[in-house]
Amino acid sequence: MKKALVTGITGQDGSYLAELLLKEGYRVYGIRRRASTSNLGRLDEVINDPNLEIVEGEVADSGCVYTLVDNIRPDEIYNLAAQSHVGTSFEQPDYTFQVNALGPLYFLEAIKHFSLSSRFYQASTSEMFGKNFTVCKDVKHQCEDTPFMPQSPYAVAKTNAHHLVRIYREAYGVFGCCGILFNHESERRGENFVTRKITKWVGEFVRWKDSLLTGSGDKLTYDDDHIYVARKTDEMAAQCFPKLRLGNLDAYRDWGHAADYVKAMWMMLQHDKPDDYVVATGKTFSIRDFLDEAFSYVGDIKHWRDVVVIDPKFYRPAEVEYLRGSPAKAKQVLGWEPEIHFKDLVMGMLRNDLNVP
Ligand code: NDP
Ligand code: GDR
Repeated sequence: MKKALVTGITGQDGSYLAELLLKEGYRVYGIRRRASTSNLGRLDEVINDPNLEIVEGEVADSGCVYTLVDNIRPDEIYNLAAQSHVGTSFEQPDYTFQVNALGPLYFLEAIKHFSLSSRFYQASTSEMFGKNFTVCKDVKHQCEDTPFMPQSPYAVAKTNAHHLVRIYREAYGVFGCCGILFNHESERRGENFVTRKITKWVGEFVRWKDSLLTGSGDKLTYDDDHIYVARKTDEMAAQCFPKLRLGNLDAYRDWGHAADYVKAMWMMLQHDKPDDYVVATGKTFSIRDFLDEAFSYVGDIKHWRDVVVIDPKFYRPAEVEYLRGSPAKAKQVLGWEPEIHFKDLVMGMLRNDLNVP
């Protein structure tokens, strides 16, 4: 039975990857950091699987990483643990570097010293491209050859790790692969990323509205920050719902589904040669497009502009304006292709947040 060590198992990708690996017959060692309350919610589907072992660990602690690798000697290591919020990395750059840059370095050192046969996957990111894109047949996109121009402490830390994997591959023969994954979402996406923030708001708003509107002449009214049901009785009029507060709506992202993207991670480590791959859908949409799609399922609101407040608090000091990945190499070499596209992605997230089975 193959052994896989997965850091970040409690996160969005970790949970999908754990499901995939268990289905493929692995024994999975899932590393979770110490927490005072349980953070295993995303692992509901697999938590009782006898081949899943949850082990406490901290990737920014070198001794802890060395011990894990030395004791488990995994066939495959998937390093998904990260301070993964780009906005937060401007507030906590030092911590972001410790987890996102030093964490991968400790794994590479551990592999080099104790377990050279372990294959290593590093969660690189489209954020490394930052401002840069390449023009190919009149299409602006990013591929494996597009130079990196990171725009945040998060992206710089990830770029460090990306280069370290290449160096350990060339210098010490480590079987290390970096997946340059573009944004991928799901109903398990953290609630402070823009897609989930929107679908979660829609779900809560619809439940609030449905509990108040009777359909007999009720309509919604708005002030700067809140939504009201306009009714004659003061009691009902006093009930309000906060508007959705967002930052930059003009950024473009290439959004795929996490369940598709973890397959690409696994395929990279099954290939006979270690390499780096862009994983993306090849399509791009703005935050406005996402709002258009999400609000097309909401009755009673004429346009999302009526309920969205632009709040400078959610702007970043430096922004990545345009991401559109070319997954050509992943398709050609690994045979990977995304199966879930934009409309179905938004619909799936909405159904989850609306509690529609
Ligand atoms: P999440 O934020 O959902 O998950 C991050 C995971 O890392 C959580 O399990 C978290 O634990 C864990 N973690 C954070 N800090 C530490 C630490 N110091 N020690 C141990 N574990 C830690 O991220 P995603 O699942 O979305 O992303 C997975 C990886 O892929 C990340 O590295 C991210 O940067 C990268 N990535 C993600 C993309 C996306 O669009 N989702 C795109 C490209 C790259 P806890 O539950 O305790 O917080
Ligand atoms: P991103 O994802 O920064 O691309 O990083 P996020 O969803 O946080 O932002 C996407 C874009 O939306 C804009 N935006 C807002 N973002 C958030 N979080 N909250 C808001 O209210 C808001 N309003 C507008 C942002 O400015 C940005 O342009 C994700 C993470 O998963 C990283 O870990 C990963 O590496 C990259 O995707 C690829």
